[in-house]
Amino acid sequence: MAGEFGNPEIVEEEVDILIIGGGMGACGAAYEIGPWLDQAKKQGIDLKVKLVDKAAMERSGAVAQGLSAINTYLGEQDPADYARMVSNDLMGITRDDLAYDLGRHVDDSVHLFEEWGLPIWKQPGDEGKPLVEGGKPVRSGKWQIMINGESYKWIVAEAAKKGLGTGRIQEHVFIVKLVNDKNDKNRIAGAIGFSVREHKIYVYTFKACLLVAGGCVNIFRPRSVGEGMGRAWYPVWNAGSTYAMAAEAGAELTMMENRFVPTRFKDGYGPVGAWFLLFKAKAVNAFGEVYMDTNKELLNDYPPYGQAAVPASCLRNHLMMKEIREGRGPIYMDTVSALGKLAETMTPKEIKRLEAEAWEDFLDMCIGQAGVWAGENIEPEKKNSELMPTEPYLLGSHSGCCGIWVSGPTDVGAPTDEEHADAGKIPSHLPSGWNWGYRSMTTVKGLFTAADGVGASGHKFSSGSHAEGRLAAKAMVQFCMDNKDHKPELADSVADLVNEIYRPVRNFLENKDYSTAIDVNPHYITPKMLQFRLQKVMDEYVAGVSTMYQTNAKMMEVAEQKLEMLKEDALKMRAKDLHELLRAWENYHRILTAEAHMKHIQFREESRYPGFYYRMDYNFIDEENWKCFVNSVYDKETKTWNCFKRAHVDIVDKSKLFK
Ligand code: SFD
Ligand code: AMP
Repeated sequence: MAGEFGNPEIVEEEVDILIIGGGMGACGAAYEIGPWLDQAKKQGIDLKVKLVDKAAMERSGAVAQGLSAINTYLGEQDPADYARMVSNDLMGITRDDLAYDLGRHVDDSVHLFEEWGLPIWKQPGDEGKPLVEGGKPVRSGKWQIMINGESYKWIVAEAAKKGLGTGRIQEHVFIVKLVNDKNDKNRIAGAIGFSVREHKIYVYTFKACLLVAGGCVNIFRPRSVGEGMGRAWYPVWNAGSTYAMAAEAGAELTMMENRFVPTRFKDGYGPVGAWFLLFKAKAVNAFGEVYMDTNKELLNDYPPYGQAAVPASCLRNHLMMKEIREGRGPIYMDTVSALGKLAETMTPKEIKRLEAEAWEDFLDMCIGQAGVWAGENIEPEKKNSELMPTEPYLLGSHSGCCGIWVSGPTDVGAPTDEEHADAGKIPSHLPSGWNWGYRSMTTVKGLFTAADGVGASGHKFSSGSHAEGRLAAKAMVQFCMDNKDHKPELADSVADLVNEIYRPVRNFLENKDYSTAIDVNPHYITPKMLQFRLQKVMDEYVAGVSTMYQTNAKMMEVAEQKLEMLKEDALKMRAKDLHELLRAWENYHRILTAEAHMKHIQFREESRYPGFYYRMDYNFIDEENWKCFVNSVYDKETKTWNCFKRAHVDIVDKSKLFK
């Protein structure tokens, strides 16, 4: 029976593995899983897989617009050095086992991208020579390589679709909730979602699930409001689904206090990496002073991180924010000097090419910024462009590390004394609580994650996210083989779940005639209005742009009260169509994610990430008491969070960073 608005068709499907999301992590898993399924089949185990994405995979997720660089490609470099860089950029609290593991696998994904047709820039003389044949990439930085990446996501999605087969892929389905197992609360058994195109609700039952629905955007009021609504740096359609659904399922989260405040070209959110690293541009204040030099002494406040050869992203922001606070803004990227200097040794033809590259950097991944340049008559060789720290974003794959606590690799670990002496040997055991058998499995049995989902290990970027999806795929197949006789049973009834999901639709249908203006009604609130309220609370009390990223315990007390009321009102959200139903449930995910973020900031009594946020009542780094992970578990019955410390252990020696 075909469904109708308010009375959807219920589609129930039993699979062994469900992949939620169609982004870089999901595409990695979709590509990788085939051969492992074949292995399982040879042993008589026939596993059924499905992938669901809320959008269309060719343009879904963070890489939708394309990218101009692959930010993680190791080449000849040591994965231990990569783990050091990740740790340093995230102020010392990351899981070396996860970063090392990613570092040793990531290049293989990049080689596949090139094989599938992604153009990777090569050094003169090596043009056309693939990386696997020794072609030398154009490195913008130590870890980053340049690409012509407008169609990056198309290329990666095509391979994923080919690998998995389109019959196993369902697009335009938004997953709302994970469902635990009836017989084991700490196990996952299913998921429920709805089509954003048809009046259908999908209920999946499975043994294992890869939750890779990206990071969280739009919980803070963005700098661009009315005039630029919908414009943000990270993709607006990543609404914290990964963190919220995992938390509700009972998974342990980690480092949810961490956030990323990217410095970006103002208004268009254009990337800065290529400008700083490839074009060697400097950021300056209104008077042309290089604040990274003039404010250098501020770094001494944060030992040992302030002494690193490359100061962490948050510390670079910290030095810039002093200029803004003290009235020496606007801040500019000095594109004129940078291009002028590069042009000194170039022919006119080469200069034209350089200028084209500057535009392409935006056209490949952030077309809106090219629009700002065109609209404001900015020619980068003639006029500098403003920079601005953006509103905060929550993610685990870019320069941030919030996410879910997962099981690490089995063959990487803390060295024994003898292993320390034998530097070439990879140690083989992890601190307790870092591994429980399956790479990337969360603390809930059968629930896996990757990419933005995995916490305490940032700087994976697009390539690392893909690689981590592949690692998780392999581990999920193993998990299903080891649990081949397990029969998942949903803890909640399908009727109850459907009822809950369609509440916003009922709110609308039952009350719409109460007033003559569709958006004004005493019985419901529109998802858009609710989102504004959430953004205002987070912005004003939880260290958004309006307080220059400052908060304190008292401000968060107020935020807490306001969020409680917001949650009450969230039950009154209306959905006048499927699009609003999507918006309503995205808000639900955002609220839970925002709450986790706030609870973690409350718990960590220090300011670990100056330049990302400041707790003004603890405006320092406290290495003695807080060089640890802050983890949390949410109890969906009592709706309470339990935050706690987990010991941090350096597996890779970090002293090399600070010489
Ligand atoms: O310039 C549901 N990233 C960059 N990586 C690079 O390698 N180089 C760069 O140049 C990068 N830069 C950059 C980057 C991202 C963005 C937005 C910009 C610039 C502007 C980072 C990477 O893109 C990022 O690390 C990965 O894409 C993360 O992968 P993953 O899989 O964690 O997330 P995703 O790709 O966004 O995919 C999420 C998917 O989930 C779907 N989804 N599906 C069903 N139900 C739900 N409830 C869902 N919620 C979400 C989405 O549709 C999507 O398919 S630069 O700044 O450094
Ligand atoms: P972005 O465009 O800011 O996302 O940066 C792309 C890549 O360059 C990321 O790996 C960043 O960590 C790195 N990066 C950006 N700016 C700098 C900088 N000033 N110094 C060192 N690395 C940077």
